[in-house]
Amino acid sequence: MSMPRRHPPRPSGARSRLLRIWTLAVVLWTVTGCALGPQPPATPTIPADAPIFSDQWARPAPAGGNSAIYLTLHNPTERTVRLVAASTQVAQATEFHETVKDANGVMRMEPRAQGFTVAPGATLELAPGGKHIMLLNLQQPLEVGQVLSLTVTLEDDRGQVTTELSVPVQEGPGMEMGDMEGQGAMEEMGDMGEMGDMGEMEMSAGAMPADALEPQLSAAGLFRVTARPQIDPVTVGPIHSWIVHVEGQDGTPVTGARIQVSGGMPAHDHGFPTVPRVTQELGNGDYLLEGVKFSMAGVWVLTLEIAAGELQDTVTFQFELK
Ligand SMILES: [Cu+2]
Repeated sequence: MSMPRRHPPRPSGARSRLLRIWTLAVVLWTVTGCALGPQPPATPTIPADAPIFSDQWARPAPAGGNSAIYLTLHNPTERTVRLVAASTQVAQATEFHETVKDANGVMRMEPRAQGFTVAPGATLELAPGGKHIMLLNLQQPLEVGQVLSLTVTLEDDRGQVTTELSVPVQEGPGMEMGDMEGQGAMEEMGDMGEMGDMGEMEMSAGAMPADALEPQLSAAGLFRVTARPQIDPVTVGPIHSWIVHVEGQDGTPVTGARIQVSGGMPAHDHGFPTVPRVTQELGNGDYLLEGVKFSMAGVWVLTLEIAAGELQDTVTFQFELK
């Protein structure tokens, strides 16, 4: 970024996170002013129609994990504005993502490499379960109460402007009901509400007995699936294997199945820190799932897309490492 950076006044307190960015017009005006001779004023007035960032916040997460930044961006100008870049020193990489639900009802994140567009007069919401700024491979833990610095670049048809946002780390407004499906999800929601306490907890404390997972019927009822982690208890940290057992409706072991694995933490908009895969069929309807790792305590989902012969169905395990 060769543009000079503008540093608007920092927000004065945690509650006054409203931050205005100078419009591109002012930047261009400043540059033009220089070219014409007269010195621009040291602190030009912020125009009334400048794009406005507000309510920015980041999820807490341990070092090595992922997090996400959410915010609101209002565009009162008469031009389309794009949020085209974001970066912070606390993460190895920063990406624009959007969480979407696919045809099977499975939540997944898709990259939005072009950034996000805000129409004239419109307001862009980056929020849990939707668009977000993903922080990958955190270089330090993000703890409630910290404030991190995010460099953001806006662009319209006249050019770009870059500024710094102060982003507090907090538990956030909580998940929306629509973010998760199923009755189990509703029960987990009650627990999520207690997450305000998590700032006090060791993030690495999460654990679950290996036999905590009930056998699940797949979405269309074609398969009955048992998932058994090969460490007990299951804890945050180690990469480990699971054995997945697949039966048909009549209890017959399903052999020769192809199983695709996905999942992550729906409330935190991130997937597994590893890429778990079914690597081996063990016989008798058993399959070896390798490379499972949990990067933090909380609610996780593991989704298996199972194809066997003509049959295809999806099963989701949801569980909490407390
Ligand atoms: Cu993401």
